[in-house]
Amino acid sequence: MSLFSSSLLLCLVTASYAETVTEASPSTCPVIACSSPGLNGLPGRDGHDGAKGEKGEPGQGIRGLQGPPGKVGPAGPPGLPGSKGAVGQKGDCGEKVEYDSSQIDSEIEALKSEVGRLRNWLTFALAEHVGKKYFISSRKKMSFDRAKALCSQFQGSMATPRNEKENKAILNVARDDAFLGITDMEWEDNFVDLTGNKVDYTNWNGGEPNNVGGAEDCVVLLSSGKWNDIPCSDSFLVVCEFSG
Ligand code: MFB
Ligand code: CA
Repeated sequence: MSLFSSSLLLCLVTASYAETVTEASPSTCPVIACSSPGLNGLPGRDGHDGAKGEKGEPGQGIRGLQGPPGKVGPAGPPGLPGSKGAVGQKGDCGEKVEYDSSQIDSEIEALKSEVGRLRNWLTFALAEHVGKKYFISSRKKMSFDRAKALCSQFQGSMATPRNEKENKAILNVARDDAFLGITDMEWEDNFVDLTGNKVDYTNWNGGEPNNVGGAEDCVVLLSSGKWNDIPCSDSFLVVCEFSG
């Protein structure tokens, strides 16, 4: 409804009210008449800020001059490693130093003789040797697999005689039934050493190998010095061989 219509309406209502009052009480006769609207009142108090308007279109004025550089920012994270540089020039030859090695040479000789002495004591007390092979027993009895692991643990291998002299040396160390490093577990009746090479020298007892029960794939050196094929799960003395 427009402002004029509202004002007219207000006048009509007021006029009808006045008629009512005039008719009812002739003594009181407020004169209410419509006339031209009054003067504008004083300006009202400022209203609340309105909602933020839509962003205006960019101004058409001349773009401002560039401001001064900002403050130096915080240091950035370290950069990635640079690419590998070119190979440098060959350096000069080092100066030739006359080195007196006499002291270290004598120390090496002393160590060699100490090792030799220790070896002699061990051989005297515990071992038999043939050429550069040393045979030593741990004096313990165990299965074939554990005996193989024990010799390996001490950088040796199970005693494997390649001739009568070595067979006798192993017997002298063992002085009891002892495992040899020989089996036919890969191929029945094809006896090989622990590296899989066929053995040329054998010293079987009479009637051996007989693979009793089809379960005799390992070899024991009897106190007679003869060999018998027996089950690998049996326990016999361990004799290891070490290269001198
Ligand atoms: C057999 C031998 C077999 C067993 C058995 C007790 O010799 O061949 O390996 O040791 O004795 C008779
Ligand atoms: Ca047998």
